[in-house]
Amino acid sequence: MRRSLIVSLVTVALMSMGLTAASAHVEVQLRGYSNKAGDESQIVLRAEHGCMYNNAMYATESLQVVVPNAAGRPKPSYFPGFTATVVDSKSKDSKGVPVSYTVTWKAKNASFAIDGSNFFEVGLLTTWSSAPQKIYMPATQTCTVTKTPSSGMGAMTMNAKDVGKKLYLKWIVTTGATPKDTADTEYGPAPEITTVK
Ligand SMILES: [Cu+2]
Repeated sequence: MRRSLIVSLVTVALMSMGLTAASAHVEVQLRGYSNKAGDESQIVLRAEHGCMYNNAMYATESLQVVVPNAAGRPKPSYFPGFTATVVDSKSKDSKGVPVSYTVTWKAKNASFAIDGSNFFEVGLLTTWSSAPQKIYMPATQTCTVTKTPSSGMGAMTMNAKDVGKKLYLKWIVTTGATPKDTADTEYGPAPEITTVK
């Protein structure tokens, strides 16, 4: 009796999660900071959930964001239990400036991975280019299948050989043409922000 109640509660939770997953992914929030071209500013990136695999949700162990130089060389926020790195792109623009910077927040070990049923936020200090424009920041979340999913019925359906498998949430779409999800990868819109005059 009690067990069937728990199973139906989990089912309801998964259904409501499915509705959220279609619209909300990783988004940029300004929180009142400037989006005026040329300004120094800051943004918040909010990730709303972990990775789904076989009806279970798994914890996020890294978030990687590609920031174009129109946002300046970003400085990432500290996140407890994670390291944050910034790597310049090899390709440079006509002035010798890297065209983008890859920012990665990575859990120091699996125990710091962020429960997939939680949302989390990281920040970046930015310097907006003097030319107003729409700036995309393609983002990838990485998770790992474990014996202890964050939520869902994975523990009941999980195949032991899947433990350790990497899962990806690729918030990289900038054209409206979303690739079809695969067993280990979900695709969605890239975080974006528009700077103004
Ligand atoms: Cu989502």
